Amino acid sequence: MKKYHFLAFDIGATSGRAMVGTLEENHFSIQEVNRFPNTLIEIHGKLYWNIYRLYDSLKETLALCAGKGIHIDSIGIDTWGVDFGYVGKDGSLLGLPRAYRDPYTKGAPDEFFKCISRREVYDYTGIQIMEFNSLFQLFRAKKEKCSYLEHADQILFIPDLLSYLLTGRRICEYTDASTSQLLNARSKQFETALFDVAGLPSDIVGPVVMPGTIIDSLTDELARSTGIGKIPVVAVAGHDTASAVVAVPASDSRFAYLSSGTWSLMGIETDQPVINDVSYKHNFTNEGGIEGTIRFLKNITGMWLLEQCRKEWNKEGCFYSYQQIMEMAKHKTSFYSLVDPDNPCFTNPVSMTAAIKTYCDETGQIPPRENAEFVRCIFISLVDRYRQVLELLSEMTSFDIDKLHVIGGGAKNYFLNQLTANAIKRPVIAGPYEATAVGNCMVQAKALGVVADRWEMRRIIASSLPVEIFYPENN
Ligand code: LFR
Repeated sequence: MKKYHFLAFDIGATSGRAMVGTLEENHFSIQEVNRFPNTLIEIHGKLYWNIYRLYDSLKETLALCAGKGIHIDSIGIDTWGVDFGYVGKDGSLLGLPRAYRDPYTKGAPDEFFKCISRREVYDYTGIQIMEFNSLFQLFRAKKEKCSYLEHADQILFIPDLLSYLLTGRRICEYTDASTSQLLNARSKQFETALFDVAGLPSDIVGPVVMPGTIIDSLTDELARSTGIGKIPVVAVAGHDTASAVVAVPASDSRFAYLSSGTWSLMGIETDQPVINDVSYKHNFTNEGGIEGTIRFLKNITGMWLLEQCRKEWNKEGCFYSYQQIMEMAKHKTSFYSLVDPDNPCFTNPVSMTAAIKTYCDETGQIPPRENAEFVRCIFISLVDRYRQVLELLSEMTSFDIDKLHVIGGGAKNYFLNQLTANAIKRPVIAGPYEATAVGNCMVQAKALGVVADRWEMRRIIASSLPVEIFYPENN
């Protein structure tokens, strides 16, 4: 069998990584080739993504791979969801994409629900109501008379926008589009009723393509200037969480997953959307997966809480390694104040430590004082939330969830994994840690006809990449 090299760009809210996955004879390995920052820029009080800088980093990576003589077979891009950029009639990018952490959509859903009920929007889309969803961003952009929107020929979601810059071809990939709250969960097509209510032309989005479609080759200019050649760019599962779920090393479907990073996304894979009174009440979401699957999940505010505290501590001159963080939490067993990580007060506070203290004060609990107590508070609060969400998932599924796969960078947190296994009373299987990039590569492999389906992908992943199993301890 030929040896394949897939270049996966996995871009998150603070940084991007380029990983090369190698597949030969059913053995898969992956290594990082580049890492670059992804920065928010504030202009006149508005927050944007610096897409030009990202484009430069992609180009730099292509040149780097060419320079190292790595023969790349294809490229795929995944990013966070919901955000998008505007493209004008002549194909030019209109300004920078607005960032979902910009509070411009504050209160937008309630305003929108004056025209169509919350329940109806949920019934169409199956998507959890979150203020930053593309639907509400577009609704606000329209209200603000945003000139990009007024002059746009189309919007492109971030992975599609970057692929467009690389190839000159515009597509609208399904998994990322599903996070917009503009798709009908059942038909997997855009729901025109929602465009009408928002006052948007429905042709502002392109026709939906499924993950695994080859978009086009790199432009002649990029192929030449980077030295990498005319490589195909594949529409992978463009939403990072969708790519991560592809990489769950399971052999059957009776699992739940927790994609653990800045967000903790906990859910199951289903054949059909789950849209009912309970899912509505608890604001569960039905995002698109590969091969027609649905990612029925819940967004939990994950490592964001810790990342924000660490930023403050760094400013004070305290730098902790991940290992130290876990040890800090381990030794504060007498501290047990809990916060609800999903409380809006933690969305984007000026000071996360202050927000945690206030929350504890207001709920009659002892606020953390030492840094170790903050870490403990965050970890036990997350575990408590994982337990609650898994219980809800179990109530809503027709099968018994017999294990939890924790994937992504957060899966390296062995302390959290053990606490989670104890709390949910089920084994926790941690890994792969690079799940998103692994899933990205696997969908490229499918597009090139190297693997047949997700179960073959998962078999290859399970036999190639290490996992660690945490069994519940009696306590
Ligand atoms: C994770 C993620 C989540 C999505 C959030 C915002 O990176 O993609 O799945 O809800 O970012 O897009």
